Amino acid sequence: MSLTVNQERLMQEIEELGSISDAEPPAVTRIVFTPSDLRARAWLISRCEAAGLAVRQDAIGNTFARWIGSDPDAPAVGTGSHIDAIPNAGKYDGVVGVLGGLEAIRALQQSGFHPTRSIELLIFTSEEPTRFGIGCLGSRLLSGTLSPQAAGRLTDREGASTEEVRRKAGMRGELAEVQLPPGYYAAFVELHIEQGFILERRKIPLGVVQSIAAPASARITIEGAGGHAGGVLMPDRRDALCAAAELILALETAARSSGAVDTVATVGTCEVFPGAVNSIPSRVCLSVDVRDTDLKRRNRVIERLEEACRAVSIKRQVTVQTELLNADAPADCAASVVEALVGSCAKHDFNFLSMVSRAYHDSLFMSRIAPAAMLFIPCRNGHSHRPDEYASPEDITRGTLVLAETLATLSATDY
Ligand code: HGY
Ligand code: MN
Ligand code: MN
Repeated sequence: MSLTVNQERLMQEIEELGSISDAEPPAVTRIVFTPSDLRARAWLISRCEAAGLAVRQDAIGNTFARWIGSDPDAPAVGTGSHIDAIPNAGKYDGVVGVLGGLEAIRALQQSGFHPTRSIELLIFTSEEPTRFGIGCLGSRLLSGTLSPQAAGRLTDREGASTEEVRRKAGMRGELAEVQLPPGYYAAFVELHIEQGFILERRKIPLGVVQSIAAPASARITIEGAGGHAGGVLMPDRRDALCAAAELILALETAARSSGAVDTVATVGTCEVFPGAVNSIPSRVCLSVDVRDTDLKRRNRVIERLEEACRAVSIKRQVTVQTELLNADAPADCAASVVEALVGSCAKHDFNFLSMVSRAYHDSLFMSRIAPAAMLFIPCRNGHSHRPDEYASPEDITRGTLVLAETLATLSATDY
């Protein structure tokens, strides 16, 4: 079977999808269920239908584009990623796995290959936590990791619930119908940019992911006392932002002193109320992101943060409320899928690096219901979640070729 990836078409589609956005190019912003997201979904569905794939959407908007195999009832082989993008992001995060997956299917079709197991492209809803505060909303529901009740109650900044927003976006059906039955997929593989600089620095064109780090996120609300920035003397203050500053540094210290470089922690947002230059902050909301490849080490950072919250609350006479939004286990990738990826690299004599994914991905949750693994390609300077995020046409094409070979291997029922 000789496979040819249509690099020109693939790169043109990445550009076109990147233009469906709420940001000035080269930045991309595409928040779940916004008009841009819905336009992007419609555009993508039309591309899948043009490739002869059978398309369906579930109640949360996860989209499935299936190339029906000769054994249509056998568990399918899944591939895919997400197209939602955080504010001021780039055009490759998630998109490489979706359009690369579509191109891998078209290359297989072009080569005259016929799958035994159906091959299904997935576009997961809301991989990014931007709107509803939790990442991988679609794949959590698919895998049964998040209950439909909990998912339906999530709200966005305006207080609109997932339930309201999804229905307004035209999603039909009930969230309780989203979870897939056991054995729905025989395997799942996701192509993604590395979102780090290891591959580029080591000059290795592909990464075969062996494990995916364990993400946790929390919201911390600090309530102090407001007041006039001139009239309230320092000894009388209970400044919520000064308390927040101590907690941010405590989190950083906990991550830096965990004993391993794999521990990372970030306070990504800090909302200050009332937010006036001459008014003492009375309330601050922090969003916290903690990750590690080792679950115990990750949880220890969260414990130390909670200890700091208690100490700062007493010391500064402020109330500190912590709400853990998610604390997921890490995932080991499936040997059978890793082996198929390694075999595909070997077939083309491509060098690859076995590595860890420090970002989380929908594969983390797909691994709860099917043997799953990931394939990374380099991204320039390791940048991601920024407008200058970039992956070269050659790297994207190479990753797509290896993905196509791997899908072909996995779709044989004796695999
Ligand atoms: O944050 C992440 O790891 C992913 O890019 N959403
Ligand atoms: Mn991302
Ligand atoms: Mn991503």
